[in-house]
Amino acid sequence: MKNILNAPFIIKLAATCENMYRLGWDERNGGNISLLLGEDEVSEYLDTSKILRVIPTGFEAKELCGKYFLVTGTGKYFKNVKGDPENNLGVIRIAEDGCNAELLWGYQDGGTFTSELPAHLMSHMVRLKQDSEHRVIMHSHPTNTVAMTFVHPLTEGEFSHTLWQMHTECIYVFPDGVGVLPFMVFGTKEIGEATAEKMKDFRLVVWAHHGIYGAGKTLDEAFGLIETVENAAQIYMLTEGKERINIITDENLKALAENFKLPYRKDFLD
Ligand code: 2HA
Ligand code: ZN
Repeated sequence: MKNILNAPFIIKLAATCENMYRLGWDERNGGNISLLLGEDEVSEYLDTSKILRVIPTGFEAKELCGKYFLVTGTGKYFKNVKGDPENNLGVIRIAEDGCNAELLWGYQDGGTFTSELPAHLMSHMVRLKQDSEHRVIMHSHPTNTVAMTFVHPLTEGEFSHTLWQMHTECIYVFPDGVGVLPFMVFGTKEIGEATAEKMKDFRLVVWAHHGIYGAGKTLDEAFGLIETVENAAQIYMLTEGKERINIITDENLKALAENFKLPYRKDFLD
């Protein structure tokens, strides 16, 4: 059996957490990530018949029975993941009943997975229906994205349109736009359900006054989506309150969309 600390999925997820912390997006225990793993991938490093603990997930996820996830721990700091993966991360398998998680590795200090696991599992279920190659749900608190939710209308058409207008690459990277949720209590089943509902149409969901969720096939894809939104939000915040004498027009956006044959949300432009 190979050493799991050398597994590419651990190394890459730890590097991603470190990046997000260094960018200032994940203060204290802010943020959480779950990565869907294949059984063959896990079996190279772990005896999958050896269950360390059984932990209730607080949510029934029958569709995910037998699926393996690498998940960041509750109360853990992204800045510490790389130096101490075994305490800050866990590999879980959703049990036959769909309501429990079988811990196969990690959370060594007696900890458990992120309190946002229901939002993650519900979002995984939705995204897997849209895209069989989907693997990652990522949550973060990027500063400018959160700042923008205090000064910009929260309708997703307006929010997506403004982000597209802040940089010509935005409509290319997220032609589907971003979903937006108003203030809700984090860590609850309700916000999980609302996020997953938005994930039917969007790979990005902004939580007003809190942060963002991103979904993707890989850690880089989910990270890149969030990074592009945050970059646009920063440009918005840097230019907000100033007269924008040069702008990206709807005609410009349409020209971009046509040139790259983007499946963009036409109703967000007109
Ligand atoms: O994991 O970010 O939304 C801590 C949070 C909760
Ligand atoms: Zn959060």
